[in-house]
Amino acid sequence: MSESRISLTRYLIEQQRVHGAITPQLRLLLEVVARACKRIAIAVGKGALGGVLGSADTENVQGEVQKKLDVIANEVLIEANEWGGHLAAMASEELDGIHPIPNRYPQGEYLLLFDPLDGSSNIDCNVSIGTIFSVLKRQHDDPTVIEPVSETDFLQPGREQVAAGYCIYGPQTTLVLTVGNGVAMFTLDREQGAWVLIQDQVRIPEDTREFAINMSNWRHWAAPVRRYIEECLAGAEGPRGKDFNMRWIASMVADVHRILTRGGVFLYPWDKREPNKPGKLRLMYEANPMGWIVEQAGGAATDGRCRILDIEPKGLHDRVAVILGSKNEVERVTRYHQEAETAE
Ligand code: P6P
Repeated sequence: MSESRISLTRYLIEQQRVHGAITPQLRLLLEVVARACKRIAIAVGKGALGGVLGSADTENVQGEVQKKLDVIANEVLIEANEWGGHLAAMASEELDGIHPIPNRYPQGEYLLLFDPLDGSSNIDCNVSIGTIFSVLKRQHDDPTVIEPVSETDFLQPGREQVAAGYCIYGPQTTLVLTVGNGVAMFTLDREQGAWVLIQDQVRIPEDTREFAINMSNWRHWAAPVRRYIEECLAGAEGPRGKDFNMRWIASMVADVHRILTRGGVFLYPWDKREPNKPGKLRLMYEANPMGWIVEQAGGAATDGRCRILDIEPKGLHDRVAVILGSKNEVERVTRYHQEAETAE
């Protein structure tokens, strides 16, 4: 690998040595997760040739029918991370409770959460999908007393994350990562099997002309979201004074990657189809990691009222409304929610 190409390993060592942003254990954990993503990318890339398309004819804890690749990706991440000695436990969108580290392996202090394959409704039509992951550290009230790890250890707000990232399986396989010192992007050099730094200190423009939302849910949204989208649709003749474009890939990883690449605002708001649920997306392993990545790139992430990373979780699979991306647009949507509440 030429000197000008920086590997993931070198980037992580510099984050550890130069910036003191991570510990050696966290560096090794992130290398293991990145290696697991390479294995998932190979399985995804085989598609029909690998017999991995279609349904697994099983349901996950969310009651969703699992795709074969959902199950494969989940198993790859669990198997890769069990023996390393960095983790106390894992949690996955595909699992009911936590997955403790088997007694035959050493225990660590980190907690890994993941959505092993987000956007899996797109698998069979060959649209980009991805793995999303978040890393927390166990918090001990009394460091001399180490309690057995439990779900409670995971229930920390997103601002406590020590690392977050995703891997998008698209025309390129690209790993996007933050350890709190900005956002870096690495593309997989398939010939060498190496992650190569393609961009560091990624920045999201504070303004945008592009919004991402599932418009078919229009009739279910609350007034502030409809107000915001109506103004975007009114274009240059409307109050925004500029035309907007719309994108909706229905794969959060792909929509967020586009926003990191050129700006934009992503909305999956509360809607009245399930009034008692704050939203569709999951807080712990979708909104929190994506929210931190977006903030580290100069964007913003709220649930329409408060910062995603300040939300105190009640359970591993909490759901949340998500508005994230270009800072000035997210703040506008939040302001419209506040104005609606003041008017009530
Ligand atoms: P809808 C994928 O299932 C997902 O969790 C996100 O990746 C995506 O943004 C959203 O749901 C798509 O939801 O209702 O438009 O299919």
